[in-house]
Amino acid sequence: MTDTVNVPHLGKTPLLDTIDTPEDVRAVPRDKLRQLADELRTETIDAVSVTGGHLGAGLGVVELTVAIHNVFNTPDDRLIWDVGHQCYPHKILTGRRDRIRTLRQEGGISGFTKRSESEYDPFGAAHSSTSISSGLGMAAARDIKGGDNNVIAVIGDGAMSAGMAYEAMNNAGALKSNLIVILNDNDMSIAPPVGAMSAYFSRLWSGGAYQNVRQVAKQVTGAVSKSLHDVVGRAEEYIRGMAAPEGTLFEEMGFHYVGPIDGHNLEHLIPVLTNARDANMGPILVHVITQKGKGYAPAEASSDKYHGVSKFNVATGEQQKGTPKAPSYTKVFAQELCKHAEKDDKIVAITAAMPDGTGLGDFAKKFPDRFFDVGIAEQHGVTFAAGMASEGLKPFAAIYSTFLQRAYDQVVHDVAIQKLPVRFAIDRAGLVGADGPTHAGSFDVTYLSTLPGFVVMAAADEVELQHMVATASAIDDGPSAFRYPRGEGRGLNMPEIGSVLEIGKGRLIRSGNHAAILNLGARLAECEKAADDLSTRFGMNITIADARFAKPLDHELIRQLANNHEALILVEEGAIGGFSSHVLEFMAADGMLDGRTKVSSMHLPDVFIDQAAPDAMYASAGLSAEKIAAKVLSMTEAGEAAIRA
Ligand SMILES: Cc1ncc(C[n+]2csc(CCOP(=O)(O)OP(=O)(O)O)c2C)c(N)n1
Repeated sequence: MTDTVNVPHLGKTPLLDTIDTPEDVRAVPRDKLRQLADELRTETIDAVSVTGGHLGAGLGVVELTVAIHNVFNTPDDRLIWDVGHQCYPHKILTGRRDRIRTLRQEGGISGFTKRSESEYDPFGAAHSSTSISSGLGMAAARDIKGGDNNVIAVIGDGAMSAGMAYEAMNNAGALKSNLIVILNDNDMSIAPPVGAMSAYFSRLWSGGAYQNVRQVAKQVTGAVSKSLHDVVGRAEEYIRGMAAPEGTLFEEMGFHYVGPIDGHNLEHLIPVLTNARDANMGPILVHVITQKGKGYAPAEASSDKYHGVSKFNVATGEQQKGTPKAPSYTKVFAQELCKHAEKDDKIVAITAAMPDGTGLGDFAKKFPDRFFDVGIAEQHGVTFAAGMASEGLKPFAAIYSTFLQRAYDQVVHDVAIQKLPVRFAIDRAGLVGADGPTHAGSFDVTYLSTLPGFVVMAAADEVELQHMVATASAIDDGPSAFRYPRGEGRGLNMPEIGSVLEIGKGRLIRSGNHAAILNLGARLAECEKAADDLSTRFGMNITIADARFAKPLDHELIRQLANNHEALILVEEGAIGGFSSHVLEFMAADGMLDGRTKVSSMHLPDVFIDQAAPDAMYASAGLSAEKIAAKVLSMTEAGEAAIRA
């Protein structure tokens, strides 16, 4: 076997063409595994070039994927990929090659691991740092059931910045169940990794000096050869002797540490994984060094190693990116925050490993001392922000709606109960498209509006977002949050800087007499489209109001809309239990649900919605202009007459 990565010409995958399942990978002769890895890399690149998606992480684990399926008896041996964004090569080898070009598309396979998709995905993921916990749970279940299968968790160095990984290792060290954790160390997260642990991993392999395979094999079993083994006597002693001199952190936590080894070299990977498989000595951590984007020059050369890409030209690496018609919400938020930060040196910004995703890269450049990337550590990030707020700073914690879920107790216990003015900038609110249900920002209005004292805002467009940044900056007696969707704004003229809004006051967008729509958030454009359509087709006039605030509610506005219209329709791009539920509670308490006004709410349905283009997801959620118009028609006499005519 040679360990030189060689990407063959597209379409030439003769060996891969013979592989349907990992059973076939185990039948490939050792000296052909390199070829299989090369072909798998080619197929991964080609597939992602037509679908877009996560590329760099998958390319970095091609050899690891081949080696794991070669050595372990998957699916009986449980293989868990942390985050799951690197699992495309795994999907190709596990019976899903025929659907690999449907990745992340409507009706296609997921861009992450998913239990319902394959028996080779024993645990679903997409949020990071869950693999060691779930793997340990499986190992404990195996022990109770008297099984003897292996459990392997593959976790990146970025994902190792989350507390959950350490909580799991702490527990694993005590349980002493057989568990193999493979630390896939590519010295990258989405952005360059941050924190002391990242520096520690680098020190462990200090500049690329890999252990040779003989040393590493001995680290696991001490059984590299009988004669060597005999010299030392007992394997346990041998391991201690061969481990990193001062003992690694992992060893202190009860793991046997093995490595570091070259994760692109199958000659190293296969014997080491074989030894780990056969060791039967409690938790083992295999430290593997890989390169994100390995084997594809444009990925290797790019600063983000092609973490996430749109469709691209394989020959040039050029990605197909449409020309934006309006600035993205992310950019509007980030620029607005910079403007306020220039005037107010108390403003600080926090991200949990998403400096570019949240747009805070520019803030980091302009105000390096006031910018904090805490790593993939949302829980810590929130309490860290609370600590800063308690000292009089103005922290903006910019976290995607879906990832803030992880820090809910910190939001409640550290922020809300103490009335600390942490400002939550909640990006990717609502349905997000190709990343699917794990990444949908469905729940934030629900889980925040239930907290006493929180101000919860939702931007209906980019100008509103500007105002909400200004408003949050001005709120200094308690927590606040403003949410905004993924993607581009509406292309509105934007003021130089946003203005502070009156807390708990909505705005009237247009007045009519047939029905009223009270909207929260970025479905406003669809509400307007629906009203335009009803006006053109049936001459109906619809009142539209934008609530701006899910908390506190604008009671006066709600009364006015309910009392002056035959029907009131509430629209929001969030889960049940959010804005509409609060409005309905208020209306009930205020005696407005007495039958005089018909009221209906349109929110996300009570299901997890599968990946598709965002518009298609909203249509399936019943939140398109068409569905809003249909609702108005069904609730009004004018509408019913129009339908009958
Ligand atoms: C809880 C959570 N926060 C943020 C993310 C976004 N995210 C996806 S992959 C990733 C980086 C993971 O880095 P690493 O584990 O080193 O894997 P690599 O991509 O380098 O292979 C991040 C931050 C996430 N998936 N989950």
